[in-house]
Amino acid sequence: MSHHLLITNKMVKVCEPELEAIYQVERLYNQNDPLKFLAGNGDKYRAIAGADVSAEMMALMPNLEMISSFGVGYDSVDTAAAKARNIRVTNTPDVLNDAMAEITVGLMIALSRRLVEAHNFVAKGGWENAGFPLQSELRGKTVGIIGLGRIGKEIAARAQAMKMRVVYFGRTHQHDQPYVYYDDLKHMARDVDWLVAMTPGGAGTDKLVDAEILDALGENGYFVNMARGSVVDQAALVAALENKKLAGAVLDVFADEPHVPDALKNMDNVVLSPHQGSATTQTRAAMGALVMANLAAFFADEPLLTQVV
Ligand code: 8YV
Repeated sequence: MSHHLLITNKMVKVCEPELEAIYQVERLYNQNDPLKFLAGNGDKYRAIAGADVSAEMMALMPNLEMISSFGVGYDSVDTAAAKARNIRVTNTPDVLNDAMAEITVGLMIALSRRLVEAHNFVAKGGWENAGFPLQSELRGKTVGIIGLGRIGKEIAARAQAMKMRVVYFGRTHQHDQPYVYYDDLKHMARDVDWLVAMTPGGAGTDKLVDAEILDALGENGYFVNMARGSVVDQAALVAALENKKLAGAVLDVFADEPHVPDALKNMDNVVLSPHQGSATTQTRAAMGALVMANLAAFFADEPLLTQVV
């Protein structure tokens, strides 16, 4: 008899057929009333695949031992509740570093060269009547990365390929890294042209980029959020953009996805992206494979591959 497995989140779709071949799968995201479903069936499951696991859900799953989370960030899993019950949590690090870094630099170029606007300019016939305004390039600019982790380092490498100067802010000075370190985010924001957020979400970084930091970045500065919507004070960001206190922004993540404030939708100095940092076929397949490998290790009583809790 195969094991029961609860899938909590649609992201896992990429490996659902493979999971179904091995486990007796139930999709919580198809339930009208997920908590009611768990109240009746929660005791069946020792393992979950997917994100978005609250303490309330865990409480309805007395036999839960493992959450194989899809994504490198696991802020949508209540890790305190998991820890308290010795429920192990795994994530999908590394396999998405390149996809994340590629799109980050791609979106930065899209903003600095106004690629979305340029496309519309050509498509709507504007070019027939006039030239497109001159734009700016990344070369020679300073980028400050908030969170020089595995993804941050890949962004740094690509920024250097663009001939940018790289500096970073984070909890620790990484002496083996060739970039200038700031232990004060406001100081870094003051000194950079581009501020890129690539730090985990959750309580520790909630509204880390607030009105004061945006003010320090200033009217010639660009803000890029590839991390989590929670990392920036979204209302302060909208206000800074509306009041021309910021040169522009690239936003892949938002406070209340998939809802995006209307104010951001019609600004030609803002590039919007639907939380798609890791969204390539290759990378999502690799993330799915890691979700599966962690589950396989768990059920085989072997060490988990990428345990975070
Ligand atoms: C996923 C991500 O879209 O890995 C992450 O942390 O943000 C993305 O790759 C997300 O985790 C889906 O749940």
